[in-house]
Amino acid sequence: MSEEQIKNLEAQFNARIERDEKIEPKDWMPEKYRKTHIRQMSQHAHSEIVGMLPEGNWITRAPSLRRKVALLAKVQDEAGHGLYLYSATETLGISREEMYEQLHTGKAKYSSIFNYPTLTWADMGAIGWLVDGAAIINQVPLCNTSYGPYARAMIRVCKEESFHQRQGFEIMMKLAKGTPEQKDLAQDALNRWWWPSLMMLGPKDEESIHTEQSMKWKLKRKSNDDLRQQFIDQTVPQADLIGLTIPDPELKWNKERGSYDFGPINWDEFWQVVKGYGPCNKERIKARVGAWKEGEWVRDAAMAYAEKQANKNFNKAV
Ligand code: BYC
Repeated sequence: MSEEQIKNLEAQFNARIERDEKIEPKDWMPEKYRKTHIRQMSQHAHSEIVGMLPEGNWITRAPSLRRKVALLAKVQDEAGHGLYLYSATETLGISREEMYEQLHTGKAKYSSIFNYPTLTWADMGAIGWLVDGAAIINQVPLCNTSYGPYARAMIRVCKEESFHQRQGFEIMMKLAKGTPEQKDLAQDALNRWWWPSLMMLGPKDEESIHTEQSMKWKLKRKSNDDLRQQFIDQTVPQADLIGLTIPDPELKWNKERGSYDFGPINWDEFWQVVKGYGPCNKERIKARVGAWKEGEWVRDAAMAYAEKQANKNFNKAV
């Protein structure tokens, strides 16, 4: 293809984005658009799958049958989100095996938040309330993103995340209104998950390398800092409502801005976790690689069964 032809295609592509048209898998797209989507969507899928581990840790220790059923369902939802997102990413021409390989070898990232340990039952409340809460704020705009398969997957994901956020908040509310020991558990979980949840929304704008281009493609509608501020403004009144204290002495309502001012985020900690040196990075990858290896016989059996069925149908047809 000549340079001029590519320029024409790019102009048509940009005009489609401008008109808020969806880009579909077989449509022409710039190589950078394809690669950026593979990066973000596969990282998102990995985050869902790795995100099952910290909560999976508590399924057998949930305090009642009702709590166990709800947690089990939430973790299953996360597996589902991972699967829609891997399938949507495959439409861009990368295989699932390649994506898994990138995760297992540390080439692909997943969300920093899942490298923190879940020490008590209250962490199930804090994850639902804060982590799913931050995820919704980040993901609702993705329902309108320009790449069709990603946008459509996100509609269902967001509906389920809203439910997760509410069930997490309900766990926190019950603990906060319980015995002094239960309230302490809830406060301790909030203390440990607050700052990592703010970091989860990505580096500060001046250090974000992808925001500018992703905004042009409408892959991002708001910057990391804007989403972070939205999350804080939404969550502080919820903590007040249940009588818990946000662990930030500098948190203060700013009348002029109509938003909360907040204290400094420890960005060194964030980058350490992103680079693989968080409290649980090694454990998480070990669990994923182990699950992949141990599941080999299941994949082989499923393939052998599918092949047998296909042969049977072929023999019937001839
Ligand atoms: N952790 O230029 P930037 C969930 C990386 S799962 C690790 O701002 P971008 C849930 C970033 O990848 C939630 N790495 O990047 C599941 C980039 O490095 P690369 C997951 C991070 O892409 C179970 C570099 O830093 N959500 O909801 O414009 C239970 C520079 O950053 C992080 C999604 O994946 C991080 N936190 O913006 C409960 C949503 N932040 O790739 C809940 C979709 C940044 O150049 N993703 N980095 O090597 C996004 O919206 C964007 O990718 C981000 C980052 C906002 C995360």
